[in-house]
Amino acid sequence: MAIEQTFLMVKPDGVDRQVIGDIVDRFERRGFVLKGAKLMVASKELAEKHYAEHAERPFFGELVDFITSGPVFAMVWEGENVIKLARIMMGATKPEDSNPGTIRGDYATTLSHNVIHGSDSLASAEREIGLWFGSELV
Ligand code: FUP
Repeated sequence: MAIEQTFLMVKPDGVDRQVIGDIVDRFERRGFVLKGAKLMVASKELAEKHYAEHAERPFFGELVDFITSGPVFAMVWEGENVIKLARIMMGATKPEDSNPGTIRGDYATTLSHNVIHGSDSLASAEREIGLWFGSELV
């Protein structure tokens, strides 16, 4: 299994609830390495590009409004199989499917305000890292 990088983001609800530290701690304890991080308010343009795959969905406007409603904590994490393992640590998108012990299972009860985003494939990880960090990474 190759070393991969993934894009993870604590969403505005997670920043507001002061769980950045817990989330970073979970990934560090698992053995992943933080390669980049920044607290920022995303522009509407960035949010629309990030969620472009959902552009035709009825919830797109609300999704963009939510993700731009306050600061997010954008991160790049590195490690073996990190894309898939981070998704497992995040928990499922649907609240009734996200198990206790996962980030969403511990902190989220709704589909829309679900604390964390994580890339779901190698292609989306590469695209999202480029979008959010460009050439900023060390
Ligand atoms: P995920 O990859 O788990 O973040 O989930 P999706 O890419 O399917 O959805 C992106 C975001 O849209 C999720 F954080 C939840 C939100 N969403 C809604 O708000 N309403 C819906 O009906 C579906 C998804």
